Amino acid sequence: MRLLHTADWHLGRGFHGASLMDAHAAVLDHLVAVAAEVRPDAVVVSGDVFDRAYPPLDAVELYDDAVARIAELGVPLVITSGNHDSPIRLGMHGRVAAGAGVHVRTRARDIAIPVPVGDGLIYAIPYLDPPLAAHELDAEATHAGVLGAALARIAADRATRGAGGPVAVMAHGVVAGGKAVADAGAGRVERPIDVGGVSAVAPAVFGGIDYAALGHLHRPQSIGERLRYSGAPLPFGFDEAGEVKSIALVELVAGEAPRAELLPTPQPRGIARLEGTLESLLTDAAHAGVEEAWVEATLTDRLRPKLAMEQLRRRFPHILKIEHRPVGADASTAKQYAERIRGRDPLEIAEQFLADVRAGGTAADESERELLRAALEHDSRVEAASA
Ligand SMILES: [Mn+2]
Repeated sequence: MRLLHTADWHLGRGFHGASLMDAHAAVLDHLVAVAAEVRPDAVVVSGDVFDRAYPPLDAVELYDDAVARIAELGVPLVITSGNHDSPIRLGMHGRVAAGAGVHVRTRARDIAIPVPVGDGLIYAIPYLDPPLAAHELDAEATHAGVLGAALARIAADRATRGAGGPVAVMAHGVVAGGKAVADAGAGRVERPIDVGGVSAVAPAVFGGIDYAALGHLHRPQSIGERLRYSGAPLPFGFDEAGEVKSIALVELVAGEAPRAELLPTPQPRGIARLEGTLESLLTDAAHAGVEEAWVEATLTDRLRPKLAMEQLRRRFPHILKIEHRPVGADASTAKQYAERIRGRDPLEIAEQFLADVRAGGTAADESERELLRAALEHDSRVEAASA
């Protein structure tokens, strides 16, 4: 079984206010061209097709057109909804489309019904919203709880079948060991996703499966031999500068480690994070290669220069963002703060904050701690849903 694995298109999303519509069109053209050339047994899209439940009309047209072109090639598609998609909207006409080889899986109740592809099977798990899916799957209402229950159902279905070809599972979520994009980003510290009740799923729950085609984390990466995030085909923020975006061509043989080839996707323009005084950014020859890139400039002048954006735009017409971080004693407070809280437990940070600001410096009592815990758990659930 050969699969073209992609995910996290986020059609309709831009890059810091710059439209990505043409870039998304180029990525989908590329996907269709690759599908025509390599003729995989299926193209799998592991969630977050759209950036939001009500996508803009041009994003819907782009999707509709790409799906039709791939189906016309005679290459089956398996598409799941991610946490950004509306399962009902994306799943519309799903039963009809399946007849044309377009399998759109958006409901928890269908997870144990595999899609036969090539010589193997694909079980397609959409993003499972914990409170909703917990009821359907009779599971604990956490990310790990519902995904674990889904995989148990798949294992039960597999037990009713004889040994056969390779088995792939599509899933949209957080698997332990996966790295979020902002991990490496300067300045912004992303809260870990395993706060409170929102736990990452252990890779072991995919045991016995030949390949897990994952979506949700935007950085292309594998976890062990058999689990892979294809990553998003385009960057959506400056934290992704320097990353190579790709789709994965994966060859599966039952019982063997999958062989994956990463095929880079066409990129609209470079991404550059520049730092220095306004004068140096305007004149330093070292920046000549990124004049056409999307630029984030961090100005280190002691005083914020006037009309910096206007001046920088003359050299970098696609500059999107300016930060001011003056050199000097108090200048790096924000950075120091980021350093100080890096890797610390959010609950501990919140408790420390409470003690710092409260008269007398008294620590949180048990009931307050419980409130903080509940709030963090809620917040991380919201955050998990927006990644
Ligand atoms: Mn997602």
